[in-house]
Amino acid sequence: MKLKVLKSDITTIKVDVIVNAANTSLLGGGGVDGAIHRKGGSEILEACRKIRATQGKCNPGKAVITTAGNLPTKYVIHTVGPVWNNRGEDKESLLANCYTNALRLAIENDIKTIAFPNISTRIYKFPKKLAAKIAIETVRSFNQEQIEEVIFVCFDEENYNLYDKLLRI
Ligand code: AR6
Repeated sequence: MKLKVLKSDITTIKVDVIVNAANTSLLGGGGVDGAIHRKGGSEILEACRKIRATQGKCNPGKAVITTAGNLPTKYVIHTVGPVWNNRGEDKESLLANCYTNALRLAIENDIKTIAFPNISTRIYKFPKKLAAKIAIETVRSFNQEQIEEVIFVCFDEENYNLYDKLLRI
């Protein structure tokens, strides 16, 4: 499993699956979630509505998979990151669960290449350095042969520099 970092818009990346930093409603929002739904189109929202109808909302740390609509990928995995300012939750474990559960879903769907955004690090205010450390450690310890490449797609310079540095260690 190769890990790499890119500074880019995740909706332009050609991998088997991109991961969305969604909210518990699964019905869209701002940030990367908004970008994915705008570019992917109504097919993604329709698929999310069906999941909502069968399983209800998606709790933090969990993940679900849908079509990618008009995006240049096969699927989108929607995961819900922890809100940093929520009290009484183990936010570090919840963030690690996002990465692990997305990778598990990827394995179940025969996915070889996957791209992650920096889950929880903007609207949900998770500290970027700690989030990068958790993301990289979790993916490294998952280390499954079936997945050939994991790309961390950073939208801002600060996250890019953090990942670039941590991935060299
Ligand atoms: N490509 C890659 N990364 C992006 C893009 C993009 N097109 N757009 C933003 N980012 P955020 P959260 C980065 O706020 O903190 C939504 O409303 C961004 O710079 O999208 O998990 C959901 O519906 C940051 O590093 O997600 C939830 O309500 C990272 O993606 C809530 O936001 C995550 O930022 C989730 O908040």
